[in-house]
Amino acid sequence: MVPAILETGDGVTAVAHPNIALVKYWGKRDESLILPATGSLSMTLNLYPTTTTVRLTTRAPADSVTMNSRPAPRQTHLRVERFLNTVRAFTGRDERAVVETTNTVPTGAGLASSASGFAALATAAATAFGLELDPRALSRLARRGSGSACRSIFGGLVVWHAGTGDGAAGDRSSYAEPIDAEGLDPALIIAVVDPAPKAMSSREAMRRTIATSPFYLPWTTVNATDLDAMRAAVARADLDAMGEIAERSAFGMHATMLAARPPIRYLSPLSLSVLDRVVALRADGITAYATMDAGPNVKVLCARTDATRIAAAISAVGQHISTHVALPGPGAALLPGGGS
Ligand code: 2P0
Repeated sequence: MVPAILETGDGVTAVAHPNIALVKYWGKRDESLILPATGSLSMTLNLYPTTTTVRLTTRAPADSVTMNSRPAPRQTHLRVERFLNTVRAFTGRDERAVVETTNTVPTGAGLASSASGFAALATAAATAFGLELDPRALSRLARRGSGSACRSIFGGLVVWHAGTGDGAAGDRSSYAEPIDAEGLDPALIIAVVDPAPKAMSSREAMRRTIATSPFYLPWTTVNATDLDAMRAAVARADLDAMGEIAERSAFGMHATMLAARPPIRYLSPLSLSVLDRVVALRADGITAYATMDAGPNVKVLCARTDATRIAAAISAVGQHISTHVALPGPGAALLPGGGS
């Protein structure tokens, strides 16, 4: 009997980690190319890797996608298929792909698994389809799957240049690159306050914010100066300045959403309690600054040496809060033995 799917070779496996933005990306200037309205800056984490294997097949009529050994939800399947169509268009090849991905992000941790997911997929798929890309080009490819994924191609602190285009007239200006973090020893405490899945996807929330929030345009201007200020703070290894900028970038982003019509509110009462605790820690002279993404969970930037005691102080805010200490993690990489 002929198997329904016959793969070519063993497939290619890549691993990537999520990242948390310290200067936020919120909104696109071009939806199809995923060109952001603003630049952003993030830290790749050493926690929660996504491992993805891509096998090519000429026998299957369609791509197949499994996540943690189960068929991917329809929306995820469609996004992966769209991304693979982009790769096929680049290469002129038409094999279908069997994609198997394993996420280790705890359910509802509020960590953009699309960042680690599409960084790992881009890395594995590029090799499987024979695309030879340098890391910058790979970040541009990952961006086509999910904006924030371009930052997870690199480890440590990473800037994503907003750029002006991709492809047309050789414009390749929207890409990520790592930045020097000498003298810094940062940690991010991930405070999980609510394991429920978020009510609205980032993509949808960005759309509504751009379309309806009177605060959105001013925020894009502020974001540009925040990014410059953040890069200067990183260059002089000034963790307090970095924290101040990260906090205002996150609060500003949430303010644009709160002013959307109807409003988008991701933060919960418990998120606010954690934010209060961060303010109290600072009043005690401890360097701790909060950032929040498209969900209720809070991340706290601090010095690595303070991370354990700050995590304990945040866990003590409520019995349902769990904390995880993340340090700067590595960029996306192929696992040895990968190659179709
Ligand atoms: C960020 N977020 O900079 C911001 C802050 C969430 C809040 O990037 O539509 O999954 O795939 O480009 O990258 C999450 O949005 O959105 C995100 P798409 P993505 O990390």
